[in-house]
Amino acid sequence: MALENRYLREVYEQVCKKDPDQKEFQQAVYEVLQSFEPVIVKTPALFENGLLERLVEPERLVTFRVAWVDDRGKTQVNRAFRCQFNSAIGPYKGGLRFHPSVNTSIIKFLGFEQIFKNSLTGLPMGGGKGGSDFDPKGKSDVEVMRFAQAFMTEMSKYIGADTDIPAGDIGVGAREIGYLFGQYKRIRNEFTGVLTGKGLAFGGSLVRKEATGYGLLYFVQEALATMRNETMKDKITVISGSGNVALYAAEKAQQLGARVVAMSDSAGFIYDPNGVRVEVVKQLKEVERARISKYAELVPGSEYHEGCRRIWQIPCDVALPCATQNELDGEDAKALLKNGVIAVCEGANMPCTPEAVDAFLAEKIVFSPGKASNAGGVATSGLEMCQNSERCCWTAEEVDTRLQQIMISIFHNVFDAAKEYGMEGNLVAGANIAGFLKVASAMQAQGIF
Ligand code: NDP
Ligand code: 2IT
Repeated sequence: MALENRYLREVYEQVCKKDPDQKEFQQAVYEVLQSFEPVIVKTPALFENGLLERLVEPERLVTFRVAWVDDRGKTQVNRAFRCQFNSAIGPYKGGLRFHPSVNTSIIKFLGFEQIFKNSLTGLPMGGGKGGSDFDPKGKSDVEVMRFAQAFMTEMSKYIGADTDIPAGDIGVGAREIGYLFGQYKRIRNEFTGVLTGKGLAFGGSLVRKEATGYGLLYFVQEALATMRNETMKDKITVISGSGNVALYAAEKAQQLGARVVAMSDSAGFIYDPNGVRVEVVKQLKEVERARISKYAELVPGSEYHEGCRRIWQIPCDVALPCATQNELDGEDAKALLKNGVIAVCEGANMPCTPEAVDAFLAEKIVFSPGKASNAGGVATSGLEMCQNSERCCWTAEEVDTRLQQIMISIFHNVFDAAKEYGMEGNLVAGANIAGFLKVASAMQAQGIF
């Protein structure tokens, strides 16, 4: 779909002209601007004062060097980032990604998405993201610790419990957050709040680990009930990835009665027609840091296939891409649709390419963008911040109940916004519009900045 409105088109062209190499960032901006066509007609005042030009420019983007010494005594140098994208509705909040593919474009696209996602949670959190091209794969624990300490030594200058609160993302889990937190504490002599996803013994929240995956399924459940009068019971489900998001999405899907038949990592996928044994994948991925191929060696009746992409050829009712950006393209979408998929809900950030998204929307299946359906992670990070400020810990039931309420309310806000702007059932437009309205009015109320 082309951008019809001249202002929207000009803003997009400027973004491309300023940073021609930032393809992922351009993709994220284009998708969001597309949704604003009906908003700009209905409420032009919201777009005054160069609002969009400001919205697409990060308030701050820090790029820094991280030097550390590996186990052989060799000095390694990585590039790292913290992008403080938008603070209109609260302090910057968003994860850290450690993966060799990390660059300015990836960090900016993730930070941009985070603005709308955080707004949708209903909590006062602005958008941010950070990370490094450091690859934790194949590194010893001590190397990861040295890297994390060196990373935090620099990043500690820019963050704080009330200004910018990082968390995990790809390659950053409990182990990395622990090392990062320890270093922040030593440097700043401050003891809680600055990171979320912390260990339960030092200020972490129950259910944060499970929150993105569980939240995704709470969202899917509500979407299926409202839009299809359906449940997850007996639904054949394919989930890409086998990291934090994918594991707990699989666990909750099974609790809701679905049959998860496939999961993947970056090398390949497993197919288990009897239903994936999530506890085995957890042991392989969370404890042993092994490849998913090992699952097929351990579980009779399952198969391993090289190449993660072909996972979308497996016939299923529900597909949940939970690995990484642009992992499901137009061809994959065609295969899913041909096999009768009824819902594709994003657990990862921007896993579906624009061609795939267009195909799903054209067929009017239930399709939800990551910024709505994976918001349970950052929402529960918000709940962790609440508990840290109160100096208390809520029970798992309390956190889980709040997470469910938040995901149900995100679904309805998104669904209602799409309807109000004449695009009923288009959750992409609904998420962008509902997330945007609050941020835009906050930016207008606070004057030009
Ligand atoms: P993890 O590092 O725990 O797991 C990532 C998974 O995705 C692994 O199975 C990994 O395989 C696979 N993967 C990573 N990169 C690629 C790639 N280039 N091609 C194919 N597969 C790949 O990360 P998370 O589960 O935390 O994050 C997954 C997605 O969810 C990301 O898009 C992230 O931004 C998003 N997200 C995460 C949240 C969180 O709270 N953690 C919250 C909301 C969204 P391998 O092990 O082989 O690399
Ligand atoms: O993409 C995301 O929302 C996350 N990686 C989680 C961010 C957070 O601050 O919990």
